[in-house]
Amino acid sequence: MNNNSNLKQTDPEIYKLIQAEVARQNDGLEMIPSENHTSQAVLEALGSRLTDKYSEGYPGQRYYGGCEIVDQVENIARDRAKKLFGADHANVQPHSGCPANFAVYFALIDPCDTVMGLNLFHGGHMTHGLKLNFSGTIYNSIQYGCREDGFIDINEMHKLALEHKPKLIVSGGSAYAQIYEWEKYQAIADEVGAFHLADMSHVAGLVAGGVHPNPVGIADVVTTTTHKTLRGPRGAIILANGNASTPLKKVERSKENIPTLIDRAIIPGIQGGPHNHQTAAIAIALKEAATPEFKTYAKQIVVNAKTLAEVLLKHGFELVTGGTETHLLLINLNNKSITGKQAEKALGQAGITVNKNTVPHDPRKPFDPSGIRMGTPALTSRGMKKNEMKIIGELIFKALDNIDDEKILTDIKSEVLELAKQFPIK
Ligand code: DSN
Repeated sequence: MNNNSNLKQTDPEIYKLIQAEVARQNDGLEMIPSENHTSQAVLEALGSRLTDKYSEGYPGQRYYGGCEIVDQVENIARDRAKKLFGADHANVQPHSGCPANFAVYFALIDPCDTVMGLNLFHGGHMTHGLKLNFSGTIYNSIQYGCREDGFIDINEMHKLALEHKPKLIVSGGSAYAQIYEWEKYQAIADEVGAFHLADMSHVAGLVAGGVHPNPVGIADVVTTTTHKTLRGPRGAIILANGNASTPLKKVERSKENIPTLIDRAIIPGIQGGPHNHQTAAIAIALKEAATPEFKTYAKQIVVNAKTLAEVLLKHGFELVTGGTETHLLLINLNNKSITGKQAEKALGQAGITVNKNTVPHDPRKPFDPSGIRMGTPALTSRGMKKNEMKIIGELIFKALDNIDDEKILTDIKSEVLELAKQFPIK
């Protein structure tokens, strides 16, 4: 649809940078597990005139005129989200994951109330109670962690919940390679009278594809970003059961009222105008995620991650939890005598993008932790399968075995380029 000719003329500086980023992505291997490559249809919606429109409110109840078209767009996105994940209610307006989670806190609890989430440094997320984040400053945050074997310590979490009586328990995380057992969190939340927020951002595409349990229908409320395994644009969705009252009334905090509380928390609570171009792109991604091809894609993500895990285990890498059941691998590099920062840099020089990451009980600091995190969603979107994972696993091993050898890293980069060129981003 768009060859960016206007952009090239108006702002060659930005044009060149966009072209350079497209080349960087095409010529290398994007293995940050929270990243993906969207379809051209999604990109076209993101670059559309819908971005011009103000539409504070919800379909049929807007504070602006001229919303008859964007109302339809938002209704389609809401309906597709509900159908895909089996929810009664969907709010597709959160600008991204952090505001989505903030909206849930804002809706369901008060400042100073106690919240419990997985420690960021054990694989959680900053909005799950990190002391420096809103979730750990406005609220009293108690953090649970992982056992020595890397699995989430549900028993510790249960004990902490009984002791601290949180008002909100958050499940989910950003660097956990195993299945989230949503019903266990819900049972503990019910026992202590807390709300349960399941943040399925990392695994939403796997849930849509039927290869990870769905928290919808189990957890009181579910959030997800739309740009990770779900392969949509940057954005987020909040899902719940029940229906919102229309017009949105002030209601008491109860499970039945969660849809109304969520909608009020987004607007007028924490956000202004919806990003209509983003909503349209989310709708498209949800349509794509409902296809049989997407199911095949989601399965392949996991097969690819497991294949990569096998190769790395064979070369003596220590995988936190011993392997993966999802799209990501968390690798503890302590036994290799290199740090996460060194590994991220060496792999970067070799054209393989990953991110340094803490591992549970990390003796090192977050800016130079013991681990790296990598995943397969973006590679799988390019059509790569088991054979490519075997090649990539060997390249990763070689690069990490030679982190100070510029020549070897440059040679690996050439091999990466050759492989990448066979799988262009479509
Ligand atoms: N920053 C995301 C990730 O990389 O997992 C989480 O929001």
